[in-house]
Amino acid sequence: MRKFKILAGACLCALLLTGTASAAFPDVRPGTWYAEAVTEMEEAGILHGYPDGTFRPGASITAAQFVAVTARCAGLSPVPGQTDHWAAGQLQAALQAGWYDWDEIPPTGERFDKPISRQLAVKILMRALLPEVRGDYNTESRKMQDFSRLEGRYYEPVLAAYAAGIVKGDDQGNFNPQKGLTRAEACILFQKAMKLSGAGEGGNTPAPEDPRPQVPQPSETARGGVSENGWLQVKGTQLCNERGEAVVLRGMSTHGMQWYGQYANSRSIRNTADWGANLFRVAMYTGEGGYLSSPDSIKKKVMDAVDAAITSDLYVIIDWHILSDGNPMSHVEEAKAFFSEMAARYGDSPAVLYEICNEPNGNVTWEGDVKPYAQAVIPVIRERAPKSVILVGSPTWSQDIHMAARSPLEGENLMYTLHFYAGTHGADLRRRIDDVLAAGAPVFVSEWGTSRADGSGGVFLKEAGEWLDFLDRRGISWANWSLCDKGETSAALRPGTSPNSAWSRENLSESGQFVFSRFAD
Ligand code: IDC
Repeated sequence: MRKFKILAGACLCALLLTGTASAAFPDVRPGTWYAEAVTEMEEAGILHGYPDGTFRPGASITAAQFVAVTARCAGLSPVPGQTDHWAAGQLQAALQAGWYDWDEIPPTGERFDKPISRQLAVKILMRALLPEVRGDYNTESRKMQDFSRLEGRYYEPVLAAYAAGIVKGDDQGNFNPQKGLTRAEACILFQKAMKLSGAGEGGNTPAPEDPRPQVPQPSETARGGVSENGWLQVKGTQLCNERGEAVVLRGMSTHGMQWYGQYANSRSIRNTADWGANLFRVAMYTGEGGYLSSPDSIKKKVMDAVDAAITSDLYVIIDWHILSDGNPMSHVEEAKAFFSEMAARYGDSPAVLYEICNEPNGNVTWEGDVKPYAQAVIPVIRERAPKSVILVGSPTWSQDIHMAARSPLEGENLMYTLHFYAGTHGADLRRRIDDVLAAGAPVFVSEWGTSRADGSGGVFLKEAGEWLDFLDRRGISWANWSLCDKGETSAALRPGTSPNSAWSRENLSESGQFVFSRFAD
């Protein structure tokens, strides 16, 4: 247990009632994202519950409560206050220490019991506990979608807090500067700031794990095609270019080559590149009348598409699109032969990525099926394509990336694919991505749609926007399903669109207009 410097005997109402039993609060459920932090802070004597024994994690924290707890964290002694409010002494000391200005929380008390804004809370915390920390304006302000709503007097501490990793935006990347914060959220802030400031003493045992994973996020990502970025490499969880700079690939996936191969011709690929994509995915169904039924003709279509993508300066994924054949092991020999041939042909091209199993599904497991499959196919690719990026799926239609992260493959330049459909999948799957990144496994969204998971319904553009913002912030690459004119909402082209001429906005479906607008930054 860490021990924090605390003021002995300070009697602070509500949040800080001393002498309360340190047993878990009945309203702090174990396993919630804040439970560990609350327990740690409570055990350290920083926080206590209300007299009725509750902690009230969802209640807004007031200015007085926030300042009083911060004072405890920082070891700031109270001085005589101007009112008989329970926290007047702490507030007066904090004001004199310069943690905030007179007008922000007037010492006359009228705002003491009002919810404190997030921007002011962060300022107080940073000044009290981490006064030396600075954040680079360009890098940090870009992390806040709503940076324009932040008042100028809070720039410095809020940018510093972002730089230190103390605050992260909400799911949309907003900081919400004027909003209040809950007692649970505040508790996480205190805990993080305490850890960073070293205000704690003792420390013989390691600090408990942060309940919110620290997710690697690049501050900047390169764009552009193959000629600009060269060979790709995976560093940590991030896809990088030849120079080691974070890079993001965004583009389209074809529909099945056996059905809509016409939109994988050179003109359609060039059109996609002209709209700003730097990635193209060639989805070669194995079943459903695809490669396993007509290997020679389908393979030729695939190679023509890959060649055309390379000509258009795009990165290109060769996708072994298992779907009805849910277990990749059922055709592992065919996969080895196919990828051996592809690697022999493209192994010296920096443009080509190999996706070895689109979506394992049905009665398959990572340990029993997908991992052994990957361990059989990857070496075959590596013989001829020693440094190309290889993308690996996981059970449940490439959603079980956490299984892969728990038992990762050995080797360089490997990434795990995550597939989502905006009308079906949401915050839970995004959270899984964060967990997996925090565990050190690289993620590539090689297929996603604006529709439901059946390729239809919607379109769900608001949800899709949330997803793409999330991916952008983490520097995650993506390919959208799909470049075809089929009468399903996920199709990017309006029915009847010619694969042989340029495409205007009118040729794009509602989904296509949205997706194409997100290729470039
Ligand atoms: C869908 C197509 C649809 C086709 C169906 C079966 O959109 O026209 O009839 O496959 O072949 C996936 C798969 C992808 C699916 C897509 C939408 O990788 O092949 O395409 N989807 O259902 N995973 C989740 C969704």
